Amino acid sequence: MAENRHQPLGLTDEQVLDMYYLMLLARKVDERMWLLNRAGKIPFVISCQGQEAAQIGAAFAFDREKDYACPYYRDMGFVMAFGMTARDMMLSAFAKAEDPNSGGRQMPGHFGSRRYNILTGSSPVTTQVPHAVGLALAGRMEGKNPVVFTSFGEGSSNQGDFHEGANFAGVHKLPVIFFCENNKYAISVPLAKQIACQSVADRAIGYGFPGVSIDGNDPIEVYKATKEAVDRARRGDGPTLIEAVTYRLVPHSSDDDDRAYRSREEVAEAKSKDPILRFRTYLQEVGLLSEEVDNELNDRVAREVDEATEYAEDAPYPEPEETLRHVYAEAE
Ligand SMILES: Cc1ncc(C[n+]2csc(CCOP(=O)(O)OP(=O)(O)O)c2C)c(N)n1
Ligand SMILES: [Mg+2]
Repeated sequence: MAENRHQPLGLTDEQVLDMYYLMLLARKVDERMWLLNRAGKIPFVISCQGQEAAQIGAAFAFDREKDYACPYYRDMGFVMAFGMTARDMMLSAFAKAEDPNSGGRQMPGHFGSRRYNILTGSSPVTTQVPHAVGLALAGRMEGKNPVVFTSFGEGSSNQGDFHEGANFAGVHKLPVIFFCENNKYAISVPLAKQIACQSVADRAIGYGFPGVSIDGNDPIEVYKATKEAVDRARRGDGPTLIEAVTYRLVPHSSDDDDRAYRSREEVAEAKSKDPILRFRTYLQEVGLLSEEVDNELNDRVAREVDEATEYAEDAPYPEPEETLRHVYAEAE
């Protein structure tokens, strides 16, 4: 028996199995999207593959009724842990009218849902960071005090938006969790050519709040660091920067060919340490995941992905006139 690392953190057996299920679901939806893209059925994919542990471990640390999220395009695992479904993801990928993010108007990966407290995002990277900070300030002014999650890539931590948002949140001790998913590349640019400091987490000291660098491939470690940060924010002690070190297992997007900038050996090495396989081993070693339960979960995920694909493929497109909506204020 391996050491049980989740119970001392207050995570139940049911919760860690749910984490595993969500990691599998996000991965399988993503894999299906690549097939659909290569078959010419959907125009674009931007993947969460390799980053599921970071995203889902972090999501479990929030109060999903009260808190808010300003995620970035790779966060399919995160938004699914916040309530979105496989069907929602596929409706967005097929750009159908029922897509809850934008009615098929935004690119895939531009998540947004009033129902799940997810703020809609823009394509210029890092714009979600000052939005998250503003949201936290507004929440304080309203006396509701939600904790706000915002995520971004390590490349995006070089944008002015990150520094401006972090500075403002530090000065005003706002309850923001800055969550950097360091997957070692910004499209073709490797980490060493992006930043000269040791780690992205080191940047927090300049803004007067803690920064931690953690293993982003272990959902329990991610949960622990994020929960500490959320508790700190709820106490009124201000923001935290978390750098979850991980790896993007597939090309940047369906329009990228990563053979141009990284070796197959490097990718194979990362795949051999796939966070999903690692978490499965943990769950087996603590006696929670028999082969039978694992098969059941995999079957359930496969059914959900099939159902979501069929539903979204058959769903109607928006009416052309819909394009003109949500641009100017409309009379009731
Ligand atoms: C302001 C801005 N500059 C450039 C781009 C084009 N672009 C999209 S994703 C990306 C790389 C971002 O890398 P990183 O922040 O590490 O996130 P990752 O995709 O690796 O998760 C770039 C340069 C953009 N969308 N917005
Ligand atoms: Mg990156």
